[in-house]
Formats: sequence, C-alpha cells, structure tokens
Amino acid sequence: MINEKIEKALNAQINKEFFSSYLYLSMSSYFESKNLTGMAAWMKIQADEEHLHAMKFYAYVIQKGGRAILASIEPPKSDWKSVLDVFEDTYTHEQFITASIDELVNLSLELKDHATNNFLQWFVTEQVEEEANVTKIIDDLKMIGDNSYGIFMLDRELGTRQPAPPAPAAA
Ligand code: OFO
Repeated sequence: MINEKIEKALNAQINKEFFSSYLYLSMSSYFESKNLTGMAAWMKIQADEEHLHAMKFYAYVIQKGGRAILASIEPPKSDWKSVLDVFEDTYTHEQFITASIDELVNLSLELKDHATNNFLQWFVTEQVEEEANVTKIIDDLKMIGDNSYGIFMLDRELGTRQPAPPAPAAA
C-alpha cells in the first residue's frame, strides 16, 4: 500500500530522472558534434545511469502497490557555449535533483513512511557522488582554460569511464 501523496511525488521523480537521461544524452550528442568522443562517452554513461535511476523509482512504486505513470518529457537544451558551460549546466541540474530527492525524504518523514525513507537513502548517497564527480571536472576545466591540449587530455581521461554496476531494484 502506498500513500497517494508519496506516489504522486515518486512519479514526478521518475519524470525528472528520465529528463536527466534525455539531457545528458543531448550533451553527449553535442560532444560528438565537437569530436570530443571521450566526453560524449562519459555523458552517454551518465544518461544510461539516469535511465536506471528512473527505472529504480518505477520498480519501487509498483512494488509498493502503486501505479507508475509516465508523463511527457520536456525537450532538453541542445547547444552550449563551451565544454565548461556543459559541465556547469550538469552541476546545476544535479543540484536541482539533489533538492528534489531531499524534498522526497522530507515528505517520507512527514508521512512516517519508513520504507520509502529507506529506499531514498540510496539516492541521497548517489547525489553526493554525482555532485562531487562533476565538481572535479569543472575544477579541471577551470585549470585548463583555453588550452586545447588540456581539453584533448581531459577528453581522453573521461573516455575511460566505465558504466557503474546496475543499481538494485530496491534499496
Ligand atoms: Fe539521477 O542522479 Fe543525476 O540526475
């Protein structure tokens, strides 16, 4: 049995996670267009992970006896001024997602929904990692500035990213 309020909020989060996947795929496509294949691969893995996040929420709603409702996904941005601009947008978006997860946690506490609170803790931890990863890339990019060799080397490094092992269906 799932509380109606939490069901609605979790469904909204499913949409946000799918949007995240769409946004990062759009960023990957932007990098492809700039021949930055390592960064494109990094963003593609990021997009795939966001898809898994959406599916984790989807599975949880169903497991709790609720109904997962799929809403339309907003078209993401498709152009950026620079590589730094892309990663700064990524960071801003992750902060938005962190705030959204925090609101879900607050709601679960308000409703004394311990199962959902427990489920959400995986995402609380994940967001710390997501923000830290992007912050590191932004710091590197600020150090590199306009140096094209630096961008070339960072592209190579980001291209070595491996997909994370699949997240369990329920935390
Ligand atoms: Fe789903 O963590 Fe990023 O958005």
